[in-house]
Amino acid sequence: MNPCIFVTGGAGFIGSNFILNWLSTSSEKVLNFDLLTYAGNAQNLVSLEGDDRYTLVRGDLCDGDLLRELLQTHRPRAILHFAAESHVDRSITGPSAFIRTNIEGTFQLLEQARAYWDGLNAEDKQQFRFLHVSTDEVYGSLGPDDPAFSEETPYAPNSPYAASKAGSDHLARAWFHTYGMPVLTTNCSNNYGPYQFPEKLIPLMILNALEGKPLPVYGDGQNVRDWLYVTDHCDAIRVVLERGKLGETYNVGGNSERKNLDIVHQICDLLDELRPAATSRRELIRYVTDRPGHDRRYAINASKLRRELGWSPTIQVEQGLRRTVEWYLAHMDWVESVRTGSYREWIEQNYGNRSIG
Ligand code: NAD
Ligand code: TDX
Repeated sequence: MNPCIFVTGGAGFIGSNFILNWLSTSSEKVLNFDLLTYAGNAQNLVSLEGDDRYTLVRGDLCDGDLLRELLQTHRPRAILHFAAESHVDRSITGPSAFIRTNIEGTFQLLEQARAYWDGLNAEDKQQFRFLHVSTDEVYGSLGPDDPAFSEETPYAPNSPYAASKAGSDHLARAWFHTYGMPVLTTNCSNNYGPYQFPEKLIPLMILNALEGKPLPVYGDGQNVRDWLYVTDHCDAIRVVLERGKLGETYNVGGNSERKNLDIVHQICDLLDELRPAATSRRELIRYVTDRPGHDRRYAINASKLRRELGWSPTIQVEQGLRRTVEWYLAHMDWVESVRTGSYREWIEQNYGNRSIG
């Protein structure tokens, strides 16, 4: 094996943050395998151009031949599987891409990883890791007084997205139990921070509020999410990769439950402070038809990760939100390229065909 990690979905929100974070402290090489869908933005990693530790390959998880070739060529010591279709609203209007990428794609990746792992010598076999990145949505919805999700909470996914991620978690689990593959799984709560695509609550609200557009709050705005700043998630993944117990799952959460409406109010107030306007941004809030099957509350009990591996979140949500709003304000060029879709042209020019290097 080589000192190299194979990251899927590294041009997405969490994957980009993970790779930037990883290469800021490690000399190990990173192979980023990403289809560059609408959610994948290779420009997030433009600062790594010319860095021989970093390679981006445009490819589809469902392409087993390409995965096999890359694993044999690069011989990574670990696979970190971030790639997925990730947006709940899109899974409601078009579930098939979710079934294809999240279930079939994870299956292909597990199969190619198994063939690669089978061919390693005994020492390398022991060192190899497959880390599957997943979500708290697989556990379903909590009532106001229910205890937070633990690793023992039964699966009860409610959206096509959550069901497809639950399917992928079950596949990862089965590849450990049946084939003995060294699999680890993390189930994380809602992330936020730099490079998040503006279809998700926090960046959508920041950008709409800045442009004076309506702020669409689903239902009564009282749904609760447990928010985690993305770099805290990246640190948790590192810790699980290095010290996690094989076959185990680890819940990752921010211990920061907030109602959606409170998050939107905070964003409005931060923008009013940082970019004063004639009227308060709160006036832009509009209550809109609820998301079908909208989960009421998510909360994560991350005590296993704290107790066994010593990880806990470091950034409080108020601090993280300020940082996030400031990041978007300071990166209006990124926002512009995402809003206008010009980043797609750049991707087609640079990665139109499968490109290595
Ligand atoms: P994202 O949508 O921002 O990025 C997904 C990436 O996967 C994109 O770069 C996309 O191009 C790539 N991709 C999609 N289909 C592919 C395919 N068939 N083959 C190869 N690449 C493909 O997602 P994200 O928010 O960064 O989430 C990353 C992972 O973390 C996902 O598995 C998601 O389920 C999980 N997760 C996300 C959150 C969150 O709040 N965003 C929370 C918990 C877990
Ligand atoms: O315009 C909106 N208005 C609104 O009220 C949007 C986009 C969302 N919402 C609500 C729905 C949710 O209660 O805000 C909450 C957060 O919504 P999203 O940002 O779409 O996230 P969520 O559905 O909670 O899922 C996210 O967290 C878990 C990620 O998209 C998943 O990939 C992750 O697994």
